[in-house]
Amino acid sequence: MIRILSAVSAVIFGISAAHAASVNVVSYDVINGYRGGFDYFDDTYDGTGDNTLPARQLRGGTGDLTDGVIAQTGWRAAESPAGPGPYVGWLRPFIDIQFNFGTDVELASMTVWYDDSEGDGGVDHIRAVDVTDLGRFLYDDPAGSTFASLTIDLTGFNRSTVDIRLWGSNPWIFVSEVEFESVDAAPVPVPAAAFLLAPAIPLLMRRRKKA
Ligand SMILES: [Ca+2]
Ligand SMILES: [Ca+2]
Ligand SMILES: [Ca+2]
Repeated sequence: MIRILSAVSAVIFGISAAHAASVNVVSYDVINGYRGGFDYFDDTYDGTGDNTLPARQLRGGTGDLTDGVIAQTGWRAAESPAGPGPYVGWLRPFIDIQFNFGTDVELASMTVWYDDSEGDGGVDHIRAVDVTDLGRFLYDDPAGSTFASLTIDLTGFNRSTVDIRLWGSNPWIFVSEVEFESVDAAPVPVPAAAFLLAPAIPLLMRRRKKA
């Protein structure tokens, strides 16, 4: 009976053990976007620094890069309508960003959503990402000429902050979102699974007694 219950528990707990959870970014530090044909600023940034002027240092807040909004087109279609656009765009060979989670997090991955407009207006794909204390990751030009994403495996990286450097392949770098996932190591019972398996336990016990 103990063995059966252990097996059932393993099934129940096993379902949740591999779960990855979205990580809440408490703040990120970056310089504001630049002005080109439009303003490619971090429009929703709520920390210190003037996000209505190009290239100002922004600290202690969150904004366009972690607001959950992922641009679904390239920069030209996304930024040409009047008002704030979903991208932050920098006229720089690289851009540094520090993300702060407020507490140590067992990280699983990071995904960067960016524009790969194939050089239109000088905007092109991200060709490399440096993650401090982890290394450099290189990327080819993705197929197509629209928004794209890259994901870096951060398994084993247990941190309260992550520093990255994004390298562009043309003068402009455009990013609309950066997401982190954590390894949710704590096994949490799943009520629905427990409920489904519960009726089977007496049945399994009776069968074992007969044998
Ligand atoms: Ca966003
Ligand atoms: Ca923006
Ligand atoms: Ca491409």
